[in-house]
Amino acid sequence: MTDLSRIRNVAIVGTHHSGKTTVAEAILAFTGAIARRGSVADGTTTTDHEPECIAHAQSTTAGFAHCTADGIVHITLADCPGFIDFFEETKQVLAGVDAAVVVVDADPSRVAHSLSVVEYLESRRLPHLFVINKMDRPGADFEGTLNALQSAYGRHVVAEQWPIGAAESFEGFVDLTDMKARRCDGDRESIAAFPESLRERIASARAQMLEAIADFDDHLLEELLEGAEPPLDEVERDLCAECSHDQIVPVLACAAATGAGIAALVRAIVTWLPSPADAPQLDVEGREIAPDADAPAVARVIKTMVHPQSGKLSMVRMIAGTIKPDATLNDLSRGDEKVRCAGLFRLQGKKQEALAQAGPGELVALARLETVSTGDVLTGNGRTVMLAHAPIADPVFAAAIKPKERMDEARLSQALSRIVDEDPALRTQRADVTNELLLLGSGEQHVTIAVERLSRKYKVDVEIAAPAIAYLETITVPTEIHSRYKHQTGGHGQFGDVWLRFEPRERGSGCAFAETIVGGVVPRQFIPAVEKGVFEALLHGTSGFPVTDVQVTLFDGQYHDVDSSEQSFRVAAGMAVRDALPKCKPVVLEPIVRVRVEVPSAFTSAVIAQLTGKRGQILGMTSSERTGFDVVEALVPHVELSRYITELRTATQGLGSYTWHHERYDPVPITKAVGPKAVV
Ligand SMILES: Nc1nc2c(ncn2[C@@H]2O[C@H](COP(=O)(O)OP(=O)(O)OP(=O)(O)O)[C@@H](O)[C@H]2O)c(=O)[nH]1
Ligand SMILES: [Mg+2]
Repeated sequence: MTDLSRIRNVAIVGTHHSGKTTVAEAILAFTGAIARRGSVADGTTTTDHEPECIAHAQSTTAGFAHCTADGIVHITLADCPGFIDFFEETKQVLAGVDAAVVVVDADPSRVAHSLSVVEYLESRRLPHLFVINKMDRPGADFEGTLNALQSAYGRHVVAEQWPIGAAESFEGFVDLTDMKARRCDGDRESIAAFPESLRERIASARAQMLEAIADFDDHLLEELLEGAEPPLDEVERDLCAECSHDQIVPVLACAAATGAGIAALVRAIVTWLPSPADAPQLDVEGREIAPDADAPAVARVIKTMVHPQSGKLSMVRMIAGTIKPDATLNDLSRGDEKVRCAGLFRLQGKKQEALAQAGPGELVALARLETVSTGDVLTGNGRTVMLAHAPIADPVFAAAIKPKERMDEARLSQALSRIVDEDPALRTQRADVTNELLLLGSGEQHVTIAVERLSRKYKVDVEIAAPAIAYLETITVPTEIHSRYKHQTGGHGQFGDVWLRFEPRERGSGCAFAETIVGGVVPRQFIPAVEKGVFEALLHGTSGFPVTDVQVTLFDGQYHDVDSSEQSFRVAAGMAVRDALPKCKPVVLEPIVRVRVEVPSAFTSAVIAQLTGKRGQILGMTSSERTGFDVVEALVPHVELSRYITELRTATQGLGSYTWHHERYDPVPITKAVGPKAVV
C-alpha cells in the first residue's frame, strides 16, 4: 500500500504558451522518469502526445505523466492546456488533484492572462505556487512579473527565490529561505558564491517573504519584531504548512527549456505542496472523505479518452478504497448503474502501464467503462457519496457540421457522440429553423480541434461552416387574394378556388390560419387542405426564408362537385400565398440576441465600441460581482456574433466572456443583403 504522504497530484496550469508542457517534460527528465527530454517544437514531449497537440505545437487536451522524486515521493502531473478555449477541461482535471503549479512567462504584461485559472484555484482553495518560466529568454523580467503577480493576487504571493542574472546570463538563483546561491547547469544545481551586487535587493525580498509568512505565525512575527534572525527550520516549516494550506503562494524562477530551476521546483512540489493525506477530498457538504484504503471505493472521473481501437479510458482520482483491474463499481451519477472495469493503468503520456491495484490518492485510468462520463462519481459496495460538481460553462461558439459524403451521415452522428463523450464542454444540437447540425464548444479553436480529432479518429471527412442565421420573413401590409387551380387531365379534373386574406400579426406571435366560410362555398372537408397548402407555402417566402407573424383567413371560395379534392384546394392555397406575399411589402427579419458581456473594467469601453460596431444597442453597464470586472448588456443581431468570442477574447487578453439568449426578431436594415435571395 502506498504511503499517502508520499503522493503528490499536481496540475500544471497557467497562461497559454508559458511553458507548462516544457516544465512537465523537464520534471520527468530530471527525476529520471524519461530517458530523454522531448520538445514541443519537435512534437516529442510526453504529455503533448495527441496528434492535434503535435500539429498545433500546443496542448489541446490534458496529458498525464508520473515520476518519483528522490526515490520516494510519487508525483503525478496533469499538464493542462493553457489556451482559454480548453479551460473547461482544466476545471474538471483540477477537481482530481491536490495542488497546482502555475507557470507564467517572465513577462509582466502576460500575467493578466493567468487570471481565470488563478481565480478558479483561489475559489477552490487549491494550494498552488507560481513558477516564472523562460528566464533564459531575452527581456526576461522576474521582478516586474513578481510585482504584477502581487498586484493581481495579493501580498501573500511572495518570492522564495531570487534569480541571478536573466536572459543569456541567467545562471541560477538565491534561495531566500537558506540564503544560499545555487548555480544551475542544465537541471543540476551546485552551491555558488553569493551575488554581492544583489545583496540589498535579495535582503528586501527575503524580508517581504518572512513578513508574509509571519502573518500566519505569531511566533515568527515576534522574532521579526525583535529583529531576531528566525531559525531556518522554522521558516521552512512555516512555508510548508502555509503553502499547503493555500495561505502563502511562493514564487520560483526557472528556464524549463534548459532545465535550470527544475530541481528546486521538484523540491518545492515535494516539500510544500500537500499530499492526499494533508488535504482529503471533500464531499458536497464540505465533509472530509477519509482516504481509507480499506473502505469501499470512491472515485471521481476527471477526464475521458476514447481510442478508436483500444476503447475508452476514464481517468479517475481515487478518493477512498482500493480497486483491482476488474472492479465492479456503481456509477452514482447514472442512477447507480453497475459498471465493470476491463483494465487499470497508470499513464505516462500515451503509454499505459498496467497496475494490479490502485488506492486512495492515486490518479489512474480505468478501461472500457462505456457508459461513464467525465464528472461521474464511482463507488464500490453500494457506497453513497455526494461530490460537488465542477460546472461546465455553456458553449459560446458554434459551427455547422456535415459529412463531405452524404452516406457518412450515420457515421458522423456516431463519431460526434464519442467526441462529445470525451469532452463534456462540447455539445451537438439541431438548429431550429435552419435544421443544421451544430457542434458547439468553448471557442473557435476548441471546435476546430474537435473536428480534426473526429476526422482523425473516426475517419469521417466533414465540412464545417459558420451556422446559417435563422432569418425569417414577414409582411407589413394586408391584402386579399383570389386563387383558382383548375386542371383537366382526362378523367377527373382538379378544381380549387379560394379567397384568402393576409394580415400582419404581432411580432413573435407566429402564423395563424382561420376561416369564415359560410354556406359551404368551400366544403368543410377541404378546409384542412387549404390550411396545409397555406402553411407549406409559408415555409418559403419571397426571400426564401420561412414566413412568420401572418394571419391568413379563408373567407370565400368555390368548389366543383366532381373535380374538387383536397389536393386541388391545397395547390390553390399555395398559389394564393405565393401571389399574395409580394403584394404585402414583405421584409426579412433577423434574430436579435441579448448578450451579457463580462470584462475587466480596463476593457469596458473597447468592448462597448466593439458591440456598437456590430450594430449593437447598448442596454446598460454595471459593475460585476467579480472584482475589477464590468457587465455590459446589449442587443445585437445574431449574424454579427458568429466569431464574437474570438474577437472578445482578442480585445480583452482572453479575459472577456459572454452569455446570450435569443431576444426577438427585427427587420433587417434596408441596406443589408442576406441570402438565399439578397434583399435590398
Ligand atoms: N526559451 C525558452 N523557451 C521555452 C521555455 N519553456 C518553454 N519554451 C517554449 O515556449 C513554447 C511553449 O511551450 P509549451 O511548453 O508548449 O507551453 P505550454 O504552456 O505548455 O503551452 P499550452 O499548453 O499550449 O498553453 C515552446 O516553443 C517552448 O519551446 C523556456 O524556459 N525557455
Ligand atoms: Mg502545454
